[in-house]
Order: sequence, then structure tokens, then C-alpha cells
Amino acid sequence: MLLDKQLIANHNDKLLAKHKQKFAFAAKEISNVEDIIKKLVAFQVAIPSWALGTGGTRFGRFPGAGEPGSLEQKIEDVGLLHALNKSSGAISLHIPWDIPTDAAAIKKLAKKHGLQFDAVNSNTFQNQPGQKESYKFGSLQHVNKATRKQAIKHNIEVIKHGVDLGSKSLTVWLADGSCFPGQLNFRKAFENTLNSLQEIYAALPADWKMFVEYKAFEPNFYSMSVGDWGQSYLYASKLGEKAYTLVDLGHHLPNANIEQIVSLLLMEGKLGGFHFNDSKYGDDDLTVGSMKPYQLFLIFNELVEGMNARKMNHAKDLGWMIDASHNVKDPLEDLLQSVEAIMIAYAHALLVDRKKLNEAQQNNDVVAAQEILQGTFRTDVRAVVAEARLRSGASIDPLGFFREKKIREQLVKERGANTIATGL
Ligand code: LRH
Ligand code: MN
Repeated sequence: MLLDKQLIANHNDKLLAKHKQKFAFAAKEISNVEDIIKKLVAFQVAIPSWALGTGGTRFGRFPGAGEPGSLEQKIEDVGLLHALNKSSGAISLHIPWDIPTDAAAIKKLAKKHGLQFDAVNSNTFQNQPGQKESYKFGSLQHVNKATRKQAIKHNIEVIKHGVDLGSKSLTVWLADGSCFPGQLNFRKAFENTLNSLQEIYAALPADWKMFVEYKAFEPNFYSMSVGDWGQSYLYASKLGEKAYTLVDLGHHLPNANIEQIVSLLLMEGKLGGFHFNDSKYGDDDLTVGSMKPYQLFLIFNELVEGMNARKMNHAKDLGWMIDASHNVKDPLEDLLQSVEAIMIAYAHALLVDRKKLNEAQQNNDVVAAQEILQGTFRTDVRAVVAEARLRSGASIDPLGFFREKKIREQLVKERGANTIATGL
């Protein structure tokens, strides 16, 4: 479905007066509002190809209707999100869930929807039909050389798919680890994983990046071979300058200080990107900002501070991706909410008075420092984010438009009720 721009403009017309009033009120309080809007317009979040259908758990999955049944339909769905918020200008593919059989045609279709291809993701956490070596006891860490070779070969194939599509990065998340003490020699597992990653690294085109994604537990429940930011940093540092760490917000132990981890990885120049989501307990993959919006703001606060300190281009120098799974919500509504939460957190971080915050920190004025951050977080920037969308030719109220125009119902009419999307 290609959304007609006029439909969005007509819908905006009805909301314009109220929006302009809200924006004028917000803008009065924000001295750098134009700079913030410029940065919001440039900021694009990649949508995961594996999160356009209904997700599930081991206890069950309750598929929704009108889900994308092919890569082409997934690109159309991301195109729809991008038409509504002009902030979802890229799709991140997971191989083999979304193998582009005709890369040129897929690239052309993506271009028609104004989309680029962000990081491609390998998958050595599931056995594929007819696969010779099993990944039951891991892939790149495996004690068996043939299994490691098979996993390395897969990652190099994924890079090739990415090159065909114009992607510039490979994300490696490994389910590798152990479930019981004694099951694994940690040192040998690390060395096998590092040597395997080095072979994959050697196959990277010169202008590519490799993101090493860490995770504290699941599907292994005693050790993970890339279990935390320190291990990921160790791999990325030993691999070389094209290797970076990837921070999935749901991959930390309870109460981890993710904003401090982000600040230090950024300081080291080894922060590659994010998988945004939210969680209350484990890797719940919930809507971004739905559980811990203040933590999301604190993370973006460290990002803006650290990126400015390194004179980085906010929109281009890090990988901004969502990684979520929708068990009870409409996937497209959930993703619209997630992108909105990310844009609000970024706008808040751009709003922080860094001069005043630095003064408070230099004077150990703890109360003033907290008042600056919480005062910013309690400032309603939704009209500023909506104004950025309006100026980008998008919808003032994407979710309102999606519901009012019964987009899901239209997709069901087009695709039928029983199409199943590949993914988690
Ligand atoms: C692992 C993970 C990883 C993906 C998968 C879909 O939990 O976050 O990023 O490969 O989810
Ligand atoms: Mn992830």
C-alpha cells in the first residue's frame, strides 16, 4: 500500500489549528527550537524486518490479520510507517528470515518508499532445514571446527546480501553460551568466537561496520559468550576499527546503568548503535519508552553529550534501530509508538541546558543538576516533534491517521486474514 500524500495533508488540515497553537506555546519556552526541529527531521530510525508481524512466546502466539507475507509486503509496511512519520527511513533485514531473492527489484521497491537498508543481521541461533552442523551447542564458539566454519560462511553470505542492497553494516548477535556450570570452557569459547569473528571481519568491505551485540541471558541461562558490554568491547577492540558494540536495551541485567555504559562506549569510540525497545523484567522487547521513559531520556542525554564532545553527526554516525516483538499490539501501531518515544527522548536531550548542567556538576550542586534534567524531562515536546513531522510532509498524528483511515482493515482486505510474517 502506497499512501497518497494528499490523504495525509487533508488529515493534517483538520488538526493544523490546534497543533499550531500547541507548537507556538511550546516554542515560546524553547530558545533552540529551530535547531531541534532540524535535527529531528534528519534523525531516522531503522525498522526491523522481523517485527512487522505478531510475535509470540514459548507459551503461545496470537497472530494478527493482514500481516506482511513477503519481503515486498514488509517493505511496503515500513514505507507506510515512513510516510506517516518521515522518521522510519530504513529497514534492517534478518537473514534467512528475509532473503532478498531479487536484490535489484527489492532495492527499487525500497527506493519507491524512500527507504534505505540499515544493518543486515545474521542468524546462527536456529538450525535451517537440511543444515549439516547443528547450533544446539553454539555456533562461532562451537568446539567443532566444522560448525564454526558453517556459521562463518553464513555470516559472509549475509554480508553479500547486504552489499547487493546497499547496506553498510553487519549485526552479529550470538545465542552462544552455556546452561550449566562446567558445560563450557569460557576461555576456549571466547577464543573460538574471536577467531571466527576475525574471519568474518576479514570479509567486510572497506566501508562497512560490524556490530557485536551482547546479551546477559537467553536462550542460554548460565553464560552467554557475548554476555555484557565488557565482553563485546573486548571483541570489538581485538577485531579492529570497523568493529563496534551494539546496545540492545533489553539485554542487560536488572537495574544496569545503561546510560553510563553508553557514555563510556561512546568515549572509547566503540559504540556502534542501538536496538531500542523497553522491558520490565528480561528481554521483553516491549514498546520503546513504555516502561522506563526516564531511562530512555537519560540514555539520549549521554548520547547528545558524548556525540557533541566527539563532534559526531547525530543522524549518521551511529546505528539507530528498533528491535521489538509485538505479542498483543498491532505491529504497525506499536512501531509508530516506539518511533515517537525515540523522537521525544532525543528532543528532550537536545533541550538540556548543557552549560547550566556543566556548571552544576562543577559545583557539585546535585539538586540543581537533577532539577535541570527532570525539568527538561517534564517539558512537553510532543508539539515540537509533531512540527518536525509536519515540515517533513508527514502526519501530525500518525497513530490517529492509521486508526481513522482503518489502515489495518485495508491491509486485511488486500492480503487476507491469514498471511504470516517471518520472524520471531
Ligand atoms: C536477540 C535479538 C537480536 C536479534 C533477535 C531478533 O535477543 O535482540 O538482536 O537477532 O533479537
Ligand atoms: Mn537485538
